[in-house]
Amino acid sequence: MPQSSTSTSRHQYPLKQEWPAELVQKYREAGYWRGETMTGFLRHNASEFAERIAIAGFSGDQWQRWTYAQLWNKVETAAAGFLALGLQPGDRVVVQIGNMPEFYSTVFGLFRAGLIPVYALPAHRHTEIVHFARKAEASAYVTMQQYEQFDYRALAREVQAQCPALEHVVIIGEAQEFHAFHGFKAQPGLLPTQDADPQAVAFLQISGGSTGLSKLIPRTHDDYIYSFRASNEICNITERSVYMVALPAAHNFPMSSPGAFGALYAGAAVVLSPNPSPEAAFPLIAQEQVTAVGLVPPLALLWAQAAQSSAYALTSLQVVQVGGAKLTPEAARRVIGGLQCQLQQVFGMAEGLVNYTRLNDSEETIIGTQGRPISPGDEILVVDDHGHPLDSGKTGYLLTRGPYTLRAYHNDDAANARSFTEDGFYRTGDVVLRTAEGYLIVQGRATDHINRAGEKISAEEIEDHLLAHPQVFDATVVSVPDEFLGERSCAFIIAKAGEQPRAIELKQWFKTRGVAAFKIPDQIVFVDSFGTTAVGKTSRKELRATLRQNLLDAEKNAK
Ligand code: OOB
Repeated sequence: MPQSSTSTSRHQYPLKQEWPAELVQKYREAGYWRGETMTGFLRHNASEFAERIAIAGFSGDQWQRWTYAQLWNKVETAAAGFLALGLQPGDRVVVQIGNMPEFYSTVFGLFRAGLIPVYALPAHRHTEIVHFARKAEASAYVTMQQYEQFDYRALAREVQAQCPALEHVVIIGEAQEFHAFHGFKAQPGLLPTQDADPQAVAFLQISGGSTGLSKLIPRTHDDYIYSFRASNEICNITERSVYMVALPAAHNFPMSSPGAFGALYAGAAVVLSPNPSPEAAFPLIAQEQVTAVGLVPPLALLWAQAAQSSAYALTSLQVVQVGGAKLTPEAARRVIGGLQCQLQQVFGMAEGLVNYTRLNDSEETIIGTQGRPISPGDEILVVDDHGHPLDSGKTGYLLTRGPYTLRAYHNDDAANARSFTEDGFYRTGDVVLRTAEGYLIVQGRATDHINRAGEKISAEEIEDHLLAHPQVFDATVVSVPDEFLGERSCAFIIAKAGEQPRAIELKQWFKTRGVAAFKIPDQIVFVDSFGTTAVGKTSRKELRATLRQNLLDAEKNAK
C-alpha cells in the first residue's frame, strides 16, 4: 500500500503526495522536477513576453485578448480578492468555469494566493459539486452567472444549502447576493511573498469516475509542470504556437497535454472556443491562426467532415491531437484526409500518464497506436489476471508509476487500496497491448465505465441513481458501441411489481437529482428479469457483460 498521506494530512497545509525518497531524488537528478511553480513560470513569462497575447476568448459577448502582462495583473487582482474574503492558504476552492479567459485568471489567481482549485466541469450539477466540495472540504466556490443558457447562481444556492462549509461563492458576471469576481480589487499587500513549495499539491483534478463518484487527484507543481513542459517538446509547442482549447478548459487534456498550461509555459497564445462545434471553432481558427488543437474522436470526425464544406480556411492548423477515447485506424485516416494536417494520438489520464504518437513517427504508428509515454521515467507494466508482467505483444492490464502519476487519491482510503499496487503502481483500468517499440494500443478496459465521446461515466454511479427511483426494482447500466459517440449508455430496468415507469420519467429523474446531463442513460430497456443467462451471475460486472452481449446479439439479429 502506498502511504495514503492525503487522507492523514488532510487538514494540514501544504497537501503533499508521497513519492518515496529515492524516487524524489531520481526525478530531481534526471531534471524532471526542477522546483518550478505555477505562479513562478507565469510571473516569469509576464516579463519575458509582456506584450504578447496570452489568452483570447469570449468573456460574455465580448471577444477579449489579454497580453501576458495583462493576464498577470488580473491574476494578482484575483489572488488579492480571494484572500480579502478571508480564505487561508491551503483552502480548497471549487472552480466551475467554462471556456472563457476568466478560467485562467481564476485558477492562476488561486495559485498566486496559495489556494487549491478543485476543477469541476460546466456540465456538473449539484450532486457532483456537493460531492467535490465535501470530499475536498472546500470553503469557496467560483462559478459563472450563466453559461450555455444555464444559471449557475441557482446551482450555487442549491449547493450552498447542502454544504454550509462552502462559505464563499464568487460569481463571474452579475453576482446578485454573492461576491463579484469583477469587483475584486488589487491589494498587493495581501499577497504571499513566497511562491508555493514545488512539491506541494497545486490543485485537485477529478477522475473519470470508473467506480462510483469521481475521485480527487492531487497534482503537485513539480509533477504537473513536468508533464506539460515535456509535452511541449513532443508536440512542438513554442512561443510561435497558437493553441485552441475546444474541449472544456478544466479537462486534463486541453489543460496540460500540452494544453493551455503548456502553451502559457511556452509563451504561446491560447484561444478559447466557447464550445467544440465546427460552427464556433472554425471562424476562430481562421481569425486567430490557430496551429494546434486537442479533440475527442467523435469531434475530430465531425470536424473532418465539416471542413469539406467550410467557408473558413483551416490552413494554419499544423497538428490535430485526438485522445480521450479510442480512435480506430479507419477514423484516424478520415481525420487526416478531412483536416489535411498532422494527426497526433494522445492516450492520457487525469491521474498522470500521457502517451503521444511522435510527430515524426511513421504513418502506420500514428494511425495504428495510441503512442508511447512522455517520459523515460514512466514505468509501464502490462500484467495478466494474476498481476504477472507480460512480454510485449501480449494484451493485459496497464499499470504505471512515474514522475507525474499520482501516488494516492485525495481523502479516499478505499479507492487507494484498490487502485495501487504495493510498490506504488497505479492500476489504470485500461487493457492494452505494448509493441516491441514500446507503443501502446488500447484494447479495452477492465472497469465498467462508459466512455461517451471522452466523458467517462461510472455504471455504478448511474445504477445508484436509478435504484433510488421509487418505481425501479433493479437497474444495470452497460456501454454499447455507438457510431457517433464511440460508446453510449444503456440502462436495463426491472420495474417494481405493479409499476410502469416511463423512459422519459427516468431521464427526468436525473435532472431532479442534479446530475450532469451526459450521465443520463442514452437508451433505456425495460425487462422483466435480467434473463436466464444472467441467473447465477455473482457480480454486477458479470451481469453487465451478459446484458451487454445479449443486446449486441439482438441488434445483430435484427439487421
Ligand atoms: C483523458 O483523461 P480522463 O481522465 O478523462 O480519462 C482517462 C481514460 C483512460 O484511462 C482511457 O480509458 C481513456 O480515458 N482514454 C483513451 C484514450 N485517451 C484516454 N482510450 C483510448 N484511446 C485514447 N487515446 O481522457 C485524457 C487526459 C489527458 C490527455 C488525453 C486524454
